[in-house]
Amino acid sequence: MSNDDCLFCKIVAREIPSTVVRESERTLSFRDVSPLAPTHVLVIPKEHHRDAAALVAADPMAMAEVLSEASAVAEQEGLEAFRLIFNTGSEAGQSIFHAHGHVLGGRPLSWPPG
Ligand code: IU
Repeated sequence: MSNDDCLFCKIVAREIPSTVVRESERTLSFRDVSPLAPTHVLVIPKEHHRDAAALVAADPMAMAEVLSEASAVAEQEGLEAFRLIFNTGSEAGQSIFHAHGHVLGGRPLSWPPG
């Protein structure tokens, strides 16, 4: 199911271009347009869910595929260390309401995040 107003659904449908790094049956991984690290890839379910919590509640196997693809992206990018982040809700910094994991790596990452 897709949402006509959703930017990431349009990326999945190839109506909006993106730099795809991996694709699986139920996920797409593409480079973030405003990278915050040398590697900054977004891993999304092809089906529309508003955030990670909604995704795992509706389809835990799709979330498992997102997690496994995120690890595969890190390996493909040659990352020995990486961070996987799901901003969930606007107060946590979520701006696109289609579930997505950020795979960040290629530089030292400080903790805690802001
Ligand atoms: P957030 O967790 O919802 O804030 O992440 C959304 C990300 O989507 C953010 O890092 C943006 O740079 C990124 N993005 C993108 O890759 N392509 C776009 O066309 C738009 C946002 I708009």
